[in-house]
Amino acid sequence: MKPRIIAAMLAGAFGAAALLTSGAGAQDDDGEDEGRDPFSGGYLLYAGGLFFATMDADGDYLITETERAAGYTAAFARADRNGSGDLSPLEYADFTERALGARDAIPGLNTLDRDHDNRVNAAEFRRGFSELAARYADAETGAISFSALVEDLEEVQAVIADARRLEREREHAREHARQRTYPN
Ligand SMILES: [Ca+2]
Ligand SMILES: [Ca+2]
Repeated sequence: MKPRIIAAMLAGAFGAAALLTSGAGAQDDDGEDEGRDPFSGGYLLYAGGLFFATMDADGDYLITETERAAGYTAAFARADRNGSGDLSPLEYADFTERALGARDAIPGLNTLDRDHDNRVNAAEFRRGFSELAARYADAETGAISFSALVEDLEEVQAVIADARRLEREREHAREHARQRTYPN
């Protein structure tokens, strides 16, 4: 999934990214950018990225299948506050806020709740997050690297800017065609 997203983004971003780079050429004699916050920019996190990162038990920045399996079990036990064996909507929202970063973070309860009882049991929890993890995991090792969980913020912003420019151009073309068809 992810390589396709990146390919699409790079294809879309290329023109805009080149413009951004050529516009940011203000460097002093030391070759350092002037007036630019060195800590600006950053990386966007894919769904579940924070949660998966917490499962890196041995600190090698790779989240293996074994680490993930242990992580799902521990996280579910923590989230199931009343020990009922499944997560109520409130328990799941509390979990997503703490582990995923927002109460309405992806995946939502409805995504995991296969049997539609409005609760998430341990099997549903494991299955849902395993499916999400498969999008980021290396095909050979099954491990998730941190780099698979993030996207360069400037690239994403460039893609958005490019998409908006294209939309404006299409709008202008439509307006132009309309005026030729129905001249005032
Ligand atoms: Ca690890
Ligand atoms: Ca359920």
